[in-house]
Amino acid sequence: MRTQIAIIGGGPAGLMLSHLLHQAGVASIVLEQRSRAHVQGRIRAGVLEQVTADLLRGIGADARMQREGLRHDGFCLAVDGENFRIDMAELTGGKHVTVYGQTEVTRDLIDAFASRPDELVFEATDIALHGIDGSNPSVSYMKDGCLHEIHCDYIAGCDGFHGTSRASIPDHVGRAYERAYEFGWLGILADVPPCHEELIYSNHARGFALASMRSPTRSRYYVQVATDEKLEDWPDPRLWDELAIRLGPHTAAHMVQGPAIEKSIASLKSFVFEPMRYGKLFLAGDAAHIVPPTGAKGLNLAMSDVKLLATALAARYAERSEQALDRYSEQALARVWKAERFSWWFTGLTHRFPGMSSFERKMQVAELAYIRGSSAAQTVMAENYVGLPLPG
Ligand code: FAS
Ligand code: PHB
Repeated sequence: MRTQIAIIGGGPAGLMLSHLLHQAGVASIVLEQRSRAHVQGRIRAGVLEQVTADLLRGIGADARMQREGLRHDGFCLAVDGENFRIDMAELTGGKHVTVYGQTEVTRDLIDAFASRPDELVFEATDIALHGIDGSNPSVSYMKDGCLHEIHCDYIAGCDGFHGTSRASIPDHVGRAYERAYEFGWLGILADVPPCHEELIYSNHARGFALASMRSPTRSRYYVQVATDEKLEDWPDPRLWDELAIRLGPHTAAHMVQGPAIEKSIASLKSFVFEPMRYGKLFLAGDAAHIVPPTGAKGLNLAMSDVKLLATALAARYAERSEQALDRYSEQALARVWKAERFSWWFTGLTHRFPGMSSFERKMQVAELAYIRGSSAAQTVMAENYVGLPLPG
């Protein structure tokens, strides 16, 4: 079998890349190791930057987002239960974010393959990359007990942090930068109305908490927990009690409790692999970088990567030039590092670090007080949260 671009991984990055390439007349095949049901069932991000919303609209997969997505012009910060608002729209000349679950985005992107079903292969296992440093790359995989091989011009590694693409790059090539955090996020999804019309990021002496949502009837909450804590340590009543404490009495008075329909603990990490290209292999999304979810950048960075990569690949075929491809890694990393910095900074501002001194806590509280009183500081925060412009 032959195509122009073999895409490894059917998460948001791989799916969107294939649609953007299709729009530019470039052929691709997406190989996903898990089943459709598994991929569509994952609960992950929930905040879309304008860049991501525009991409969905650009490929005609935005109908449900337009109907069900929630436009947010601001969000709240809280210190020990005291809220203040960051008016993003006011501070950025009208920019906003859209609250629409990654689960829904993924479903819309998969549904958009209805007209070309053969170009998205689920349950493709034992994927191996061949000839990525040569001129005839290919990808082999098992499907329904048979070995298949796809010959291609380029390979896009969109298979997430634990995927096979980055692992296919020789150890002596490239460099990884990492900051692991000594805590995780315990998330709960419940069919109850949100406690507030916008997100609340709370810095509390007992640890971070986030009040988010998926719709006017479905809420998503997170509390910071130590990495060694287990789900069984957090029965629903304890979690709701802790949320009420960390979000403060005013917010807790508006919090409706209900049974968890999903509950999970995610570890926090900052990670970047450079360069995002090795020969005929291009990395995008979580395959190349991870951010702590505090800044809501993970999904959005994956989208901006594939926007850049699709543009460069389309130019390769239209102009028979690899110039844009040669700049892809540098351009993508320029935006990635800024989002890494914002996510790391926002995590540092709002979380309780083991061994943290009372002085360090006072520094957090003082910085939040400064942000509360400074439109300059709020503007910096708002422009990073709504999403920095794409290079080029
Ligand atoms: P993905 O990981 O989404 O997709 C990669 C795909 O490749 C998967 O479908 C996987 O099955 C497949 N794959 C893996 N190995 C393969 C192989 N060898 N062969 C074929 N396919 C393979 N971001 C936020 O902003 N807010 C959040 O609350 C949030 N929560 C998160 C919770 C978790 C548990 C995780 C892991 C991430 C979370 N993120 C969050 C970040 C998340 O949104 C990611 O940034 C986003 O999913 C990145 O998309 P992809 O790069 O497409 O990677
Ligand atoms: C979410 O709704 O899942 C969410 C929102 C904002 C974040 C992280 C997660 O920063």
